Amino acid sequence: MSTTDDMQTGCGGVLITAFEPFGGDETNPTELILSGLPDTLCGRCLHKKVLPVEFFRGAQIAIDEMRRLSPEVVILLGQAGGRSAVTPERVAINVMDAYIPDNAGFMPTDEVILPDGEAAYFSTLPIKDIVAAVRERGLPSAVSNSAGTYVCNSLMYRILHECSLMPEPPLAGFIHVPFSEEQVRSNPKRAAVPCMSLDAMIEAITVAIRVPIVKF
Ligand code: PCA
Repeated sequence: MSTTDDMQTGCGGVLITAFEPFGGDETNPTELILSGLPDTLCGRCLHKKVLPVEFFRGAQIAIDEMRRLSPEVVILLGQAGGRSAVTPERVAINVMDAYIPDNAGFMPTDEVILPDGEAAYFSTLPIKDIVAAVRERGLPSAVSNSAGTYVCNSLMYRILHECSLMPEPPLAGFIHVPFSEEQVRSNPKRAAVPCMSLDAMIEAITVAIRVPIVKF
């Protein structure tokens, strides 16, 4: 194991994930948000990982990272085009029901994620405190009561299932963000669709990450 690996293994901190582009878009704002975040925040390392938009491989990579790093906090980011605010998710459900194929071509209908898993797992992030902190900055935020039934919900569900098996799990959950301004401007069909600037989303996510760290 190299020195860098030593430093990055089991050192706690925050694991923060984003997704690659999907559904015909050339960018995913979450990937760009990750690049705009610092490497440390409130004295904690931010371990950043971009995941493929694939039901199985995406969650497996995130679970492997969580096992390797033993973070104190896990924040999973995804894009929810059409939303007008930064939305911490309350709950993930044991369902895969895709409206488009994932990036590996898999398109499940009404399937369970884990046959032996609970019907649902709740976020263990302080979602209301995150919303309050982001709003205090003058940025739009609201709790979401559905992470959908596509890849983001599956990732949140599988991470929280994994946490449910751990003696000392990290605080973990998912935050969806709107389209970026650029995604809306570059597509005339999205003329009336809400969006946020990348800078505003980076600021909102920075604020959101601080909330569970300060609570720890
Ligand atoms: N959003 C999708 C998958 C990847 C992403 O960024 C979702 O909400 O499921």
